[in-house]
Amino acid sequence: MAGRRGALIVLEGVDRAGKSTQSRKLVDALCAAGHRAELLRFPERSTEIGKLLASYLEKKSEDYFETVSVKLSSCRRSTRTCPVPTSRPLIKEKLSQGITLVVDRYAFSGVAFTSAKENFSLDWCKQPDTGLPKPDLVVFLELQLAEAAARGGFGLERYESGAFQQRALQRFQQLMGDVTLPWKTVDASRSIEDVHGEIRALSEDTIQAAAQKPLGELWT
Ligand code: NYM
Ligand code: MG
Repeated sequence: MAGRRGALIVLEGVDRAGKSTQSRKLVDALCAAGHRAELLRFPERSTEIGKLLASYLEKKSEDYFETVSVKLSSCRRSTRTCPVPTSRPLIKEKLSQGITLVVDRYAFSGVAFTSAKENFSLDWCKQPDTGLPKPDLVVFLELQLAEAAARGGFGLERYESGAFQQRALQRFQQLMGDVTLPWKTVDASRSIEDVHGEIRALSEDTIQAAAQKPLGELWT
């Protein structure tokens, strides 16, 4: 139907919960089912800003944090949609063109991981992302931290310590207490296919519903 907007679908969760795998599978499945769907991820490490961030996350630079969180947020806000590669139109523009966006991390990761550091309050961390396009669905991939830690590659990057992940998880839980946001918790300990099936069903419903209502603003 002409004029239907796309849905903004966000996947969140602690590190190694399967967000990237599930985001890619979801886009493929939605496209195969005839939807127009595209993948975005924050941070996108291949861009210039993304490379700076990656060097911080990969512990190759130490002095970068003050700007990292602000830059990440401004990337989500930027008219150039940096750090997504190439100068794609805005999230809003894509949605208004009827394209559903599946986003691998969004403002919630920004707030959870920054506020898990000392001296950064949740409210302070929310401010730079306030007013961004509000997701129509936020899937939280729930996984025990011990299970996440046992998955491949865990422990190599900054933030990948049990204590830090625990604090980030607590922050995610605080954010999930906001009932004005469309959080759906999905058990990520199951097989990739089972998790995918549930996310896909939620997404199909969300795409139908989003077409009938205006896009909101986050945390306003
Ligand atoms: N991260 C992610 C932040 O610290 N701030 C943000 O705004 C975002 C989007 O970067 N540990 C953190 C969370 C993760 C890391 O990991 C990105 P990955 O595997 O590229 O999603
Ligand atoms: Mg990932």
